[in-house]
Amino acid sequence: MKYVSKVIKQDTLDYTKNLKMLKPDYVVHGDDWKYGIQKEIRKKVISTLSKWGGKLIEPKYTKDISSEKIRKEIINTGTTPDVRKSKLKRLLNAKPIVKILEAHSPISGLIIEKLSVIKKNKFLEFDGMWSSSLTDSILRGKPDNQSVDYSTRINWINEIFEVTTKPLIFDADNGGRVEHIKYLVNQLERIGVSAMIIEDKVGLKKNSLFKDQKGVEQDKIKNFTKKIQAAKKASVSDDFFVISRIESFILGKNLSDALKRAEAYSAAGSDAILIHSKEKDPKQIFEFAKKFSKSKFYIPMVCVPSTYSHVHESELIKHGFKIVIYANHMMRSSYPNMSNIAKKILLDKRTSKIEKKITSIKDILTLI
Ligand code: SPV
Ligand code: MG
Repeated sequence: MKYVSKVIKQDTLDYTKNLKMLKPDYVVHGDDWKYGIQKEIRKKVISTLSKWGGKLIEPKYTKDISSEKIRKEIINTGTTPDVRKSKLKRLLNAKPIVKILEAHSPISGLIIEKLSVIKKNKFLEFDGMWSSSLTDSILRGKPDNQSVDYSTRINWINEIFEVTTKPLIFDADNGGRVEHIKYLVNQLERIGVSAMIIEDKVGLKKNSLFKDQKGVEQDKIKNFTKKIQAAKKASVSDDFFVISRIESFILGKNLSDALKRAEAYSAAGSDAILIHSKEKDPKQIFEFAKKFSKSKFYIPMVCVPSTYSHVHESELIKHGFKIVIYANHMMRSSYPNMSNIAKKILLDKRTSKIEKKITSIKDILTLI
């Protein structure tokens, strides 16, 4: 831009810090912020400028132009597989932590796509979606034991991609046979998935959060690194991440086993490590993070705080985690609501009492 001589980063909605640094004579801003959420920010700008006699110039706001509208236009225009795929890498470079929420359907994907909140002058949104083997199975009334195959899940992702633009991370269980990984990576990359997570378990597939892990075994490091190498070799772009998931803590093994594996998986070419735990306390994964952050094999760390759910994102950032996956919450929130409403209709023999508890017909008609 010809007339711009310097660009200064502003990472909050509050202008005070930059204003104090620059002490400008004039601040120019569209007059739309006189109303609504930015009203308080405007007041602060005026009082800050008054300290050195600066002036606020407010050109009349052009009607019907808004960043929200531009965001909507982008969603409507859609994206390409390559653009979507590369987003995760760009987010990792730009954000203190990348926030991923589980999407098991196009409508849950749309919520993740559109939801944004402003809190304490910060713009909050989810960065992307998690395709969970657990909730993809539950959605179909099946257990999380790979009875829902990859093709079914990938077809469903295509439908989610039809109405969203944010990146998606795919839960690939243990990736299947090493000979087949190439084809899985090819399919995922082709549609624009940004990352695949493979776990180092073999044998009977059981969800990691089950207390009883009988019959489940951890893969040998040598075997699992072959899978990582096969996946990396198959991927056509540097934007596609192969993330290795370590199940040592899930299977009762210790920190040194987890670290040994993390270093080996990193050396084999993994782009990130998911360290999983089903403890109520994040101590275990924090100990891992402390050690692995100092390793020469360090690569970004991912966590899934399903059981240690009280942990705050700020603590995860402090311990060096770069991606947080909220792995099942959209499914877990819809199920009790559907069950309760169904029960109430059955008992009441009409729906008038629950009408206010559900989306109105008017809203559902105009939702999309
Ligand atoms: C999933 O969401 O399917 C996962 C995470 O793999 S967990 O349920 O914790 O195993
Ligand atoms: Mg899973």
